Amino acid sequence: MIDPVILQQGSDWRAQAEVFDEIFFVFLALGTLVGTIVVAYTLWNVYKYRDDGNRSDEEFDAPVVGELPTGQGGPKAKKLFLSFGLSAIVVISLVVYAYGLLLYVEDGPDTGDEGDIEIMVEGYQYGWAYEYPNGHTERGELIVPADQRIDLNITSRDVWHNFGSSDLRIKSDAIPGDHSETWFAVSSEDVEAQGGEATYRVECFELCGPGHSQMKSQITVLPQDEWEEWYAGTGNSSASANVQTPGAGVTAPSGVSA
Ligand SMILES: [Cu+2]
Repeated sequence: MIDPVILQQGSDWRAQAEVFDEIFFVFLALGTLVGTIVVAYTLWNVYKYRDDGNRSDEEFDAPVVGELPTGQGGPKAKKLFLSFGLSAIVVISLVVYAYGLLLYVEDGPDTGDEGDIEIMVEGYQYGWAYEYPNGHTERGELIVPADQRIDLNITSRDVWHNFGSSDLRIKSDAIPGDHSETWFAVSSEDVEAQGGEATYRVECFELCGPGHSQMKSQITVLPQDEWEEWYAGTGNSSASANVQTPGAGVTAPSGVSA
């Protein structure tokens, strides 16, 4: 099939948001183009074959219901196969193209595992807890470095939740006893554009109880060096790791001590 690597030219990888925006644009542009051609051609034929009273009934070669136009290679058959062929080319190209991008969105860029960070995400009524590879846990705010692939391993402590961030175009089930995976990456350009610290809203996308609408969280992306400094300071101090308090929807993000 299509090697996702070809999608990673230029910068090392593409954010999911970029991929989805591109798919949206391609389908919108193509849909507009095809729609314009079809409607224009239809209107042209309505005009061309209008009843102007000059054509006798015998001349008119009306289509017969239930019969394909024969034509024996004549104009009708040609038009039929031309339109069928063009449609097939467009549809098959779109399927191959979209499927290649889908594979990329699901698997993510191949970064050779170096520097990938896997974070355990646990949903609970009503909030999100994050556990880093060094055991540090954070609640309410996920702090990650820019230019790095972040793998999320998502589960739930109690009922069904759904972890998602619209801005990052990620969304994944959080189901007790099960683990689902997704990834994201934010470029340092995006972090720079947001003033040195990029933030993205996280919400629960599965109705999970009366506190569902309060089940918000935040992803904060820091420049790599700042993040490393912060991460080194986390050690095994899990001061904010007390995730037992039920009903505490939004927790104040523990400040980034850089
Ligand atoms: Cu929820």
